Amino acid sequence: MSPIQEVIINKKTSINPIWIMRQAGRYLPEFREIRAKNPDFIKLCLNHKLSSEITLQPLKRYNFDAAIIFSDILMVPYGLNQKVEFKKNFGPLLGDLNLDKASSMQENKFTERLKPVYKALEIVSNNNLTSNKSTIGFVGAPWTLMVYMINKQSPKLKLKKNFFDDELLINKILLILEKFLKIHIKCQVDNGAQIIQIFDSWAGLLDVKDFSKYIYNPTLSLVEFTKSLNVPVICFPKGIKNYKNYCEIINPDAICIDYEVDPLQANKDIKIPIQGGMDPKVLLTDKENLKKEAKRYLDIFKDHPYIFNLGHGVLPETDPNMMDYLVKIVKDY
Ligand code: 1CP
Repeated sequence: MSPIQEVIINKKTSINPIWIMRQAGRYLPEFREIRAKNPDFIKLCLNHKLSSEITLQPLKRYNFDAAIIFSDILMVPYGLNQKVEFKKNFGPLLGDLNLDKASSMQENKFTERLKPVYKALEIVSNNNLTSNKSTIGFVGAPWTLMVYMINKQSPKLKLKKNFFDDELLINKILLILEKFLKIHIKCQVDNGAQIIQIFDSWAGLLDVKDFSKYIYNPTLSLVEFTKSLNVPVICFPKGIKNYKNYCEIINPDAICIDYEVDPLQANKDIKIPIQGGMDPKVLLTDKENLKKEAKRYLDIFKDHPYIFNLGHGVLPETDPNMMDYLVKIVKDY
């Protein structure tokens, strides 16, 4: 069993494996080099040679315990025939959603469109760099994907007033997403993903009264499906106020906490294995502060099954040497 599986499945507390959200990304010069030559981000995700190479880049530099496949949560709307582009200094920009097209999408057409993602997973999981490590696949949670599909760009701080107006549309999208996210999870598992992380990056935008419909019910369905494949599932409901409730209702195999969660409180409230938490901005400070902060998390969770990670993705302006130092701190702890 790999160290991350030991923590998640066997609830081991004597080791602290580490991987980092967005570990393959813009803070690495070798990623920026490939990216500069590949201005179309979706095409890059669909190039299995390059996406597998990018996935392995951070493992060549650092002693991380997992590879997370280089792809994007928005590959699912792309698979459903919605246009997706990534604009420089703007972020994702989606085309209008054609509901008829999406709901009539055939399963084999969808998996054909995303085939390079699965091919890349196969390459990564068979590479020597991932032996005794975990290969992580992922999906966006239905709620977060629906936000992008309707809003067609990042919602940033809040949703438009009329977001919930078309209830029929919302209900249909949720059903389509539930179906195709399961297909996407299954294909990732069949091609080498040993763990699935569900990113609900915009969970924090929702009123608690709407949690059951948009977060709990659809997420629970994905979590139970993933468990039925005998694959552990990590959930990351970024920005919610009550992680304790979430864990009790969803019961994932592990929970990833964001940087606004008080780790002392989480350690008391949460009974399942915990991942993450440290603010990515700490990596922009100095070594002394980095050591202090990383140790704070390691100390708090010393008797809790804990996977070191950040409380959101690593920032593009991070110095790669600081990441090196962080890995050393965690490994020497
Ligand atoms: O070079 C670039 O301009 C692209 C930057 C980039 C990268 C490196 C994007 C665009 N996506 C990715 C890869 C990515 N995205 C991974 C790869 C694996 C890894 O972690 O190393 C993963 C897991 C994601 C997941 C993802 N994409 C999320 C969930 C996590 C989170 O950050 O909250 C979200 C919300 C997205 C959408 C997205 N894709 C890219 C950007 C800049 C965004 C966010 C934009 C926004 O604010 O809405």
